[in-house]
Amino acid sequence: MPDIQTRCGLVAIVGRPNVGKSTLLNRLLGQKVSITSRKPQTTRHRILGIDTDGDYQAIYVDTPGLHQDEKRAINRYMNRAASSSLAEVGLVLFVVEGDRFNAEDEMVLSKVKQANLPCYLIVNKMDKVEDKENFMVHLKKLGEKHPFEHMIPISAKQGRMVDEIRELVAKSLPKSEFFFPEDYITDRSSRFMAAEIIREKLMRFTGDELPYSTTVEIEQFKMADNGVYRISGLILVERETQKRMIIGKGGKHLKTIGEQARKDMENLFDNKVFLELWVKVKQGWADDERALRSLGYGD
Ligand code: GDP
Ligand code: K
Ligand code: MG
Repeated sequence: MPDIQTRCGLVAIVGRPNVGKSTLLNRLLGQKVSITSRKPQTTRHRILGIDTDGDYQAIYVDTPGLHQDEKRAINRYMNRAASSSLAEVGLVLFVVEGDRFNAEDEMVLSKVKQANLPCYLIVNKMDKVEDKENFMVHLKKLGEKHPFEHMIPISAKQGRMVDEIRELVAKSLPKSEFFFPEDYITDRSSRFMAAEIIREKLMRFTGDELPYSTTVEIEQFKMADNGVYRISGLILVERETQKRMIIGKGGKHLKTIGEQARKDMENLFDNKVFLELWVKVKQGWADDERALRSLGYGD
């Protein structure tokens, strides 16, 4: 057998909701593949981000944060997606926030320990940490909780120390053929990415009531004769009031969402996009396992 010259492996990004896992993934890749917002349930699906450079391919697994409330079917789905990702990986990036470490972080750390894998502690949002001396004491304590291979303070938002993570990860990968073609940045389809981009804008541009009860279906995704992508997105909500909130006065709010989503799509697909959005009320989907499966939350 010829000697394998390339290195390749899976790297899980774990942590409680909102510590900046998806922001970090996008930074590592230099491209937005995972949606982010200040709201905790932004990432709902497991998503792969693929960093291929020279002789290595690092495949990052971005996960929904682990949720403590398992009453709703959507939360159970997200927890399954987050836990199962630890089964196949060779390295874990455990992300925490600045000088905070709470009960939810403890819960995630206990899962990391169970997995018994090499783990880097990534301390994100350093741009918000003011008392550096206190922080060093805090960091030392964290190091005593678990033998992390590395402890790396970063700011994913500002892109600080992210290249250092990339380099350490690259060095740690095992010899292997690439799992994906070199030009892939994610395992997800363009349809999926389009739906996610719309959902991100909904999260960012609407009030706090919305995220838990909204989903997006792509009804049409095709290239027109003039080369433009024609995309139709259907936004599903649970209540008439939510529908009105999304559409806004004279359709103004929906228009903003559409414009922002179209810009991101044009960046990601590197193509002109014509985007149409519709809003429909569909009651109780977030509580109904069958409805979830029909919307692609099945695995
Ligand atoms: P996730 O739930 O762990 O995937 O977190 P997100 O990536 O969606 O980020 C949650 C929020 O934290 C968003 O509003 C991000 O803009 C913000 N955020 C992420 N990284 C940083 C950082 O380094 N500094 C600051 N100040 N905010 C950040
Ligand atoms: K978030
Ligand atoms: Mg996320």
